[in-house]
Amino acid sequence: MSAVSQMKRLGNSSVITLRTSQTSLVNSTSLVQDDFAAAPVEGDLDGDGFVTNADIALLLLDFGPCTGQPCEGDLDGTGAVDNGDLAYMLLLFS
Ligand SMILES: [Ca+2]
Repeated sequence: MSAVSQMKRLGNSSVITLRTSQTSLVNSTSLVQDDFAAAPVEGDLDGDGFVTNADIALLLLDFGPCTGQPCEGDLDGTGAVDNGDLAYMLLLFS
């Protein structure tokens, strides 16, 4: 008798397959990695996967109008990093 667990694609991130066999003394676990890049976390400006104090600090450093360069702190797309973006980030805080 065997059991097979599979977690298929979550968003565009990963496929994990776990197989366990009771007919064998050897259990096998396989991790299938096609494109293991995690889906971006909204509000995560430093890319660590969480919205934390560091992200708020980065947002505050970009406070003001967006000027040509990528304006990652403009979470609400208004063309400026402002109180609306700060409030939105606080809602996303983990
Ligand atoms: Ca972060």
